[in-house]
Amino acid sequence: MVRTWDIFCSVVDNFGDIGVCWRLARQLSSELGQSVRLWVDDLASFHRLCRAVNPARTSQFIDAVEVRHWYVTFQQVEPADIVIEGFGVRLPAAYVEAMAARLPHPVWINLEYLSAESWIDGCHGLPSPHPSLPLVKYFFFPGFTSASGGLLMESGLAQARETFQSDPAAMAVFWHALGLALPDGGALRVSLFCYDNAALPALVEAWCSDPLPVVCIVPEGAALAQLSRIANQRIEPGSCLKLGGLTIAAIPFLDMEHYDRLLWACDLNFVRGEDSFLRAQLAARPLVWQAYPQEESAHLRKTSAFLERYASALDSAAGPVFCAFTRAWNRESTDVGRHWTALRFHRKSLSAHARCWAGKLAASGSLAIKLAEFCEDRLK
Ligand code: TRH
Repeated sequence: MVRTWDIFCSVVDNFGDIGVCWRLARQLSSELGQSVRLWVDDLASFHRLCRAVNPARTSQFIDAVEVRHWYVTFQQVEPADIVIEGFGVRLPAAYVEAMAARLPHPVWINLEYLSAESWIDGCHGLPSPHPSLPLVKYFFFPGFTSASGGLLMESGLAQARETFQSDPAAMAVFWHALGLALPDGGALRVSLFCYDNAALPALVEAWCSDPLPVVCIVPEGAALAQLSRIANQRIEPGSCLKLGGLTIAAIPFLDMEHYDRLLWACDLNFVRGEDSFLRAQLAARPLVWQAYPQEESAHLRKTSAFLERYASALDSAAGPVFCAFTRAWNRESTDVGRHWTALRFHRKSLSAHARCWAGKLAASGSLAIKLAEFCEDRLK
């Protein structure tokens, strides 16, 4: 059944929130035929992920999704059948009142952050009645188990990735379009997307002195700024810098489709936050994840929960090395330098495991489908 949806996204900082909300909106519209309106408070950030977005327009259609600029002063509209608040964003008060006045009341969902922690299964789908209005909000937790809200995965993604990864000519075209010579067949191709990380200088040092050449491809952003500080010179997007055995290839910030291709094309991807973290898993290539740093080391618990799931099927030699490296990266410890050689020594097992893991992700279910079914059950 075609339902109307309002998805509210506040960009706050970084790109993960809009990355997730946009993927969800697009999939609900293009694959499930739903009528979706996406409210975004920062169209300039959205434009960086999706070039079709015109930041100057208050209303526009992209891939059949109605994108609306969400201003501080909200121009009242009729609420949709289903209302999604992305990551606990506060909805406009007048809109919530209109939800309470509308019959039947809309299904109201708080879409939470992805986590591998086991407690989310028990909280997924729980209702929270509004303190004063006749409305109920449900918590929807993305996750890695069938009891969770599942994962954002477009249908046809694995096929598109397979086609690309098994086509050296397509890969060559991609590198060329990035303005990079095809990285030397023997070199390890690593993409780097991370927060400012005190462990990066030690990693760069390990890469520089590694007998195996490393090509580090870095989209413009925090990682490139930090590399510039480490190299003591400004590294502009479009330029390459050689430091011993390491080549730093700086590239512009890519749109989502090209960023996916970068993840598919590299041998190892450093990713962060939530959305690139999942896309790297779906790329079926080894990854090193930096969780979004949080107070009281909550991000270290999240990292451990993911490692428990991800590394349990790695062989007994590669597993501990992978966990030690990822933990050191998240603790921002210079131990990453020490662990690097062991990590890349196990790259064959890590690559085989990454393929296997990507294949298993479908078992947690498609988030868009699960969400649509969850809401439909409550609208009946
Ligand atoms: O940008 P992030 O750090 O977002 C974070 C997380 O979502 C975190 O959970 C949240 O609490 C915090 O923001 C506020 O990392 P993330 O989630 O990986 O989002 C990055 C998005 O940017 C993702 O959709 C991939 C996309 N991207 C591109 O499209 N092109 C690029 O070149 C790069 C590097 C990323």
